[in-house]
Amino acid sequence: MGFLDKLKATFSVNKDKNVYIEGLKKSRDYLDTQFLDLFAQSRTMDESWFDDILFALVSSDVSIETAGKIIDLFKRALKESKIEDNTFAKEVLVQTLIDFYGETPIDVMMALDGPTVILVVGVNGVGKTTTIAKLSKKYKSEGLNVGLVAADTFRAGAIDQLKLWAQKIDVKCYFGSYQQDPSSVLVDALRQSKADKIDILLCDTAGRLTNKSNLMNELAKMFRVMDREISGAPHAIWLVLDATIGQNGINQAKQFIEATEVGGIILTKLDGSSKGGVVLSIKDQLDVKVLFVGLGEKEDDLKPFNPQSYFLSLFGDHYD
Ligand SMILES: Nc1nc2c(ncn2[C@@H]2O[C@H](COP(=O)(O)OP(=O)(O)OP(=O)(O)O)[C@@H](O)[C@H]2O)c(=O)[nH]1
Ligand SMILES: [Mg+2]
Repeated sequence: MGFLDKLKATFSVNKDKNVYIEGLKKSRDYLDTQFLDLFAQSRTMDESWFDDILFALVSSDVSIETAGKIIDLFKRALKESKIEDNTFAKEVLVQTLIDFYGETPIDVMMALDGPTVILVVGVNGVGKTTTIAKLSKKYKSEGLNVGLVAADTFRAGAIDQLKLWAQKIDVKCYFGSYQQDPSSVLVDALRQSKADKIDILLCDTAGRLTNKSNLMNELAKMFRVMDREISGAPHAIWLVLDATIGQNGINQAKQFIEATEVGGIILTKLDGSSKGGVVLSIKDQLDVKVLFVGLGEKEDDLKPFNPQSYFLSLFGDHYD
């Protein structure tokens, strides 16, 4: 059994399989049209064939630079595997993409003592609050005592939105009042969560524009006060990116990474995007990995990012 066959066999029993396949449908259909006859026997594996594959990758939001690196690796892998029939070459390409992405790190190292605090940041409307709700469900189902903090005091309605989710999922929610200094909300929440023996505290923040220095300064202030309350907090800063905005998301991410210590990316709305190749650019151009992917609007549609499941779903025949 080849390596990819083993991956397929593992994927076929993966509990997240259907959400991956369903959530990546748009991207898969798009890639199918791009790769239309590239893996058909009528095509010779010459330079123009490699160019066509490169452009198919680029059109699905892999940057040209990243696509160039992938094509070099793909050529090498084809040579090593001595494959000359391009109907098998697709398998080699999928394997190349999986290898190129590499392993996904664990999401967060839990603090030894007291709550592990995670700050979720990103621009307006990317899916921060919804993602926090989904994460809270996941961690709760793992037996952790989860708390949410409504540190978005900027947008009217943001506090109620998080409170509603907390009620629905049945986790604790710490909140202040509209337009209160978010740092003071955080201080109170961190203090209270220690007393409540919370294991993991997920902090929602206001959507911010990276070019607005007051909002970025506000983040810096949050870090200072959090560390004072719980040493080491926030233990992780996760950046939410909307997959439907493609390469712009990379530029946004670069600005956040310059301003804060982003430890992981959550890529949302992949179900609404046909450009699933963007994860490859994220991997190559930012030194931060995707930890979770949003594959739909429902609470169970956030999944740990798994490169094998991801690329098998993107290029997928069905793996039943
Ligand atoms: N289809 C789809 N929709 C999503 C996903 N994640 C979030 N959304 C939707 O995106 C919209 C915005 O989500 P929010 O969670 O409110 O976004 P936010 O970043 O908190 O927005 P602000 O607080 O205004 O900055 C909502 O309609 C969500 O249902 C996803 O993975 N797939
Ligand atoms: Mg929000």
